[in-house]
Amino acid sequence: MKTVFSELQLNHRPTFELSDGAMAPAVELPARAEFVRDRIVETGLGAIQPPDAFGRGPLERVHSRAYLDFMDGFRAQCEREGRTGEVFPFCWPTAGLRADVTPRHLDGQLGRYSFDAGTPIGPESWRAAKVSADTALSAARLVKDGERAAFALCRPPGHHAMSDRFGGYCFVNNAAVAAQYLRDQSAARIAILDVDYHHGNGTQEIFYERSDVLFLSIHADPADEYPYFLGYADETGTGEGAGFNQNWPLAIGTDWDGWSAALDAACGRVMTFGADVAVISLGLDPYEHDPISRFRLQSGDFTRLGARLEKLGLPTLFVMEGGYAIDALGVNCVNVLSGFEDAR
Ligand code: SP5
Ligand code: ZN
Repeated sequence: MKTVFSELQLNHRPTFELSDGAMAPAVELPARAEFVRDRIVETGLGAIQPPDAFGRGPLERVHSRAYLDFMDGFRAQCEREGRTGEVFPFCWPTAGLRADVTPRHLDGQLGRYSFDAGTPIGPESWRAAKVSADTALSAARLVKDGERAAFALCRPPGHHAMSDRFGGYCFVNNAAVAAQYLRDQSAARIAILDVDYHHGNGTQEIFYERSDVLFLSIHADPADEYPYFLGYADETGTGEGAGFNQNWPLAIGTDWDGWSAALDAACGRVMTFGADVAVISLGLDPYEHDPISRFRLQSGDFTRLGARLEKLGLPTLFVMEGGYAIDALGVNCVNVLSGFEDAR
């Protein structure tokens, strides 16, 4: 299986994040991608190639122009307002405040275009996020052109990014951008299966009213876990999209037995839907030793996950999302990919 990756993605280098009421060391670090890349080389999974530049067009299919304009201008605005280093939003237009205004001040704009205070953003972040999206698009193109599967080593991740808000360490929704690209290029029906520990709220929001993109997510119950305000079982889509969204919120502490039951159910839905392509939002944070997560998948379980996904028999795009047990990340990620390859 081919991998797409660029070292430009490493230039987003957060130092702190807001966690448990304090500034703590950031966990979404460049080393995450380096460990995965090194493990791909070590195991001989396949070639690693740099992404092509797709420009703004494919991003505009998923994100609002106003959001992209804000992010494109973020660095210059920071310089104008004398803001150096990382910035964090802290004030949002929630119920009772006006959602129909876009303030001029950076902090007001940050609140308008984000949904949490947990996502450090620095001067290099947006450039790295755009290259991460190019990585997803380039891997999608490999699948479109006939590869059975491809791996987009995306970082920063994407599945929390909404049509016009960043959050959850995510700026561009890489999986959504890639799915929409495949939809525009060739495929009539796309199934996105999100196995990250956290609900893929951004991907759900982007496709919630659509019947051509099925969104399925297995994650920690949002009553107990981030992102708290989306990812419940009663969210099944609306309008045209009614019946084309399904969530499996699982209890803290879920192990492979419970988790794989949801996986089997989700795979069943992919098949009855009649997907032409599967896009896997591949979070490795269901791992038992993940520092911010509380599921109990073991390294060997990720191999089983890959083998199960191969049984779908579909062209498959893997898009990396979260996973913060840095030492084990390469092994767990490549276990999924080689589990898929070895099942062929
Ligand atoms: C892509 C992805 O996996 N994003 C995850 C974003 C999670 N943000 C909330 C992190 C809160 C961390 N607090 C952990 C406390 C452990 N004591
Ligand atoms: Zn996650």
